[in-house]
Amino acid sequence: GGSKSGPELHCQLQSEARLGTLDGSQQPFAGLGWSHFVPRRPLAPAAMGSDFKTCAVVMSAGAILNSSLGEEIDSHDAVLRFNAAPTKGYERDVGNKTTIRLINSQIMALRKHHFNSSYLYRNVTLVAWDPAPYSLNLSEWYENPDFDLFTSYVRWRQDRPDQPFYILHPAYLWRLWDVIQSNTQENIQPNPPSSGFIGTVLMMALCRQVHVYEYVPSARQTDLCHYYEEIHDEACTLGAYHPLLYEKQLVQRMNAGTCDDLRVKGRVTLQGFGSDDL
Ligand code: NCC
Repeated sequence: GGSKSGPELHCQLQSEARLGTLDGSQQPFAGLGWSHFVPRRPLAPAAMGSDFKTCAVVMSAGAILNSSLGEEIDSHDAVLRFNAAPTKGYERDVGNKTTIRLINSQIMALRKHHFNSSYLYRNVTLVAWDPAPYSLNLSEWYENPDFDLFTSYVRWRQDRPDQPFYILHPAYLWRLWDVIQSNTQENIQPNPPSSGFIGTVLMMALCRQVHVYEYVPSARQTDLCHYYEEIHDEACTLGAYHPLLYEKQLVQRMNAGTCDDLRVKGRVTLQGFGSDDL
């Protein structure tokens, strides 16, 4: 049904969408020795040397241009950005602090993203994802990922063992998908949630309070896909491959911020999962 309240939805996400990363304990990764290979510390604020009270999730939407939100965004304890979204040259609107960068497997597999040489992927915690089959056959996934992230991951871990770099467990992605479907009347497409939704829920697990920028569009809503390139396509905001519209409806339902913050800043406020005591 689609009739859960915001707080009920928050509870459902908290209990059903437990954060999971590949830890090398399951096959085929266990046999490949990945348990010694993934970061020793779990994906948690402690691994990044602090405690996150406030966090910002910065969508790559074109609508963030001319927002002047940069300073506000940088004032958070942690900032999550997506894929190849740059800060250089856009500081006034998006800030320049990056704590976590969430990347899909295209970033690691396609030459055009220069994963190995770009400044975007250094000095941050990296979190990557790729959609395994819903059946969660990990061997099948390892043999045939959507885009090959495993080769780059192994090389990166060898070259930069001190940089925290995690791969999300595909079961986590499909648990999020299940929550979206169970709160949506229509049958949604059997594709994983967008990076935007994954990053938002991920930060709810790591932070006491999360501000999400330009996910639910502000009054600046535009068909400019990204703030950093001249591509116009409404589907970037409204969705095509990902169940984007439904994800956004769920996040909007959980919004604890004001209408003005949404309209003017494109800002949604979410309580983190560990903040029940606040
Ligand atoms: O565009 P993308 O997403 O990198 O954007 C990150 C997240 O921001 C939210 N968004 C983006 C644009 C917009 N106008 N409105 C938004 O709300 C979305 O929640 C989005 O997830 C992805 O989800 O990983 C995606 O990645 C791109 C692309 O692979 C990467 O940018 C690398 O080039 C996908 N585009 C294509 O494959 C062509 C996109 O569909 C999803």
